[in-house]
Order: sequence, then structure tokens, then C-alpha cells
Amino acid sequence: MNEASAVAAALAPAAFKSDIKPVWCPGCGDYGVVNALSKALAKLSLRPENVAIVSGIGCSSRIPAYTSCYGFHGVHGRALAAGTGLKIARPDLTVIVTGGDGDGYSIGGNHFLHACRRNVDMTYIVMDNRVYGMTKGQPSPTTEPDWDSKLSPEGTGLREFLPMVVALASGANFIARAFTGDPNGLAEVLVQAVRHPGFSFVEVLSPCITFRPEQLEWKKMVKPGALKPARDVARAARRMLRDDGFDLGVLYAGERAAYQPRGPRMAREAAELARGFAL
Ligand SMILES: Cc1ncc(C[n+]2csc(CCOP(=O)(O)OP(=O)(O)O)c2C)c(N)n1
Ligand code: SF4
Repeated sequence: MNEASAVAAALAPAAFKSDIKPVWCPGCGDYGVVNALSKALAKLSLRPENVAIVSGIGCSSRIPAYTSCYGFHGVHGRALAAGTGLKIARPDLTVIVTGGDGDGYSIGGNHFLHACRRNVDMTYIVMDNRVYGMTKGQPSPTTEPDWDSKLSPEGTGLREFLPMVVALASGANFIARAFTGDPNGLAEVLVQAVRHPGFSFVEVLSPCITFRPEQLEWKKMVKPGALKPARDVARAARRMLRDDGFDLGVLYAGERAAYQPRGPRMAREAAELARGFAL
């Protein structure tokens, strides 16, 4: 199909949304992610039946239910493991893994490292609100050390985890940061992330209006276009030394080949497993 006919055949963004009404708090940043993701999938001329959205547990992990794509709402912190298995068994699907900073960097931290290292061709979207929203406001690995709250009086005193730095050091092939309050910018980054071969990691600043209302200020703090894609890891690492957490754009677009399952044995085993689960 040439580009003109692909555009003509593309579905509208609304076709990627389900008719389930989100239960998120009014004003939650995660609404913007569903909108931007729907726009991105439409722009990529994908169809809902060719996309699988896999998540863990948390407010942000509810996303699969709000799309019309295949979805898997799994267990806390294990979304990347499920997504990896799915992509290996069904390489024809576009696999997108979604979740929050608690899900992805606390209980799921180990999976994050190894998903970057494995470089399976999928996209990981983390809605970072620097808090556990669903369980009522505990600090997460990305929470500022001095964030004073009922559950962390005077702050935890612990330094923040730096997801983009960890992703770069661990081998992710595409690394970007976007803001949910900039839906067009976010949709564009998601298009690039899905197109890029290998493991793509997108950190999305997504305010939790209920437990961190001060994050409404983020719209004044973000700097769209501040990050420019580097192909060189050392250059991207040097750029991160100047990062204040609000620079938006693509940090790194690498050229490492995506993981390919070795030989027909793996496909055979996956097919046997699938037969074992057939109803
Ligand atoms: C094994 C296990 N441990 C703990 C929980 C409780 N739990 C549910 S969601 C969550 C944190 C979610 O935080 P985050 O991923 O940042 O998502 P948000 O709700 O902020 O979008 C926790 C600890 C759980 N469901 N399962
Ligand atoms: S608690 Fe926070 S993260 Fe959860 S739905 Fe409400 S605003 Fe969103």
C-alpha cells in the first residue's frame, strides 16, 4: 500500500477507544494518554485487532480497558514480562505495555532492566506521577526526597530513581519523555516509539490531580523540544547530566537490532504452549 492509500484507509482515533468510561479522577493526566495513544495508532494506520495493550496494576494500568485493542490487565509489576512473551509468540502484533512509576520501577524494576537489555520490539509507556495513586498516595521510586505527605512525613529522604538514565544504561533502543498536557507532542513521540525497532521507552509526565495537585504546575515547567535524538549512547548520557526532569523530546534513537527468537524451535514451543491453553 502506498502512503496516500494507507492514509485513506486509516481509522479515526475514536476507533481505538472502547465504550467503557474511565473511572479516573476528573483532571487525571492519564486521560491525555488514552487520547494521544488513540491518535498515534490511527496515524500509524494500525487496526485495533493488530495491537495488544498489556498493563500491570495501578490507575494508569487501567488503560487497556479504555481502548478497543486487545488488552491484558495483568498482575502488579509484571506487565513487561507478559508483553515480552506475547511479542515472542505473536510477532505480528504491535505490543504496547503501559503502567505507572510504582508498577514499573518498584515491584517491576527488575523487569524494566531486562526488557531494556533484551530489546524485544515493543513500546513501554510509563505514566509517571511520582506517587502510587491507586493505593492512596504512597511515595514511589520517582518521588522527590522531600515530598512531605501524611504517608511520608518530612519526605522519604531517598534520592529519586532516574528511569531514562537506567533505560539508557540497560540497552533500550529508543528513549523519550513527553507530557500528557501536550497531546499532539505526546502522540508524535508515540508514533516514533512504535515505529522504532527494538524496545522503546517513553516516560510520560502525567499529573495525579488528587494526591499531587501541585503537579498542575508542570505545564509551566516542561520544555518541549529540549531533547534531540542522539544515536550515540555517550552523547545521550552527557545530555542527561543537564536534565531537570522536564526536558521533553527524544533523548536516544539507537540502531541495535531488535531481539529475534533463535530458530524455529522457539516458534514451535510457543505454538505447543498455545495449543495447551486452547479451550
Ligand atoms: C503484589 C501487589 N503488591 C501491591 C499491590 C498494591 N498496589 C496496587 S497499585 C499499586 C501502585 C500503583 O502505583 P503506580 O504504578 O505509580 O500507578 P498509579 O496508580 O499512580 O497510576 C500498588 C502498590 C498489588 N496490587 N499487588
Ligand atoms: S488517584 Fe491520581 S492517578 Fe489515580 S485516577 Fe486519581 S488523579 Fe489519576
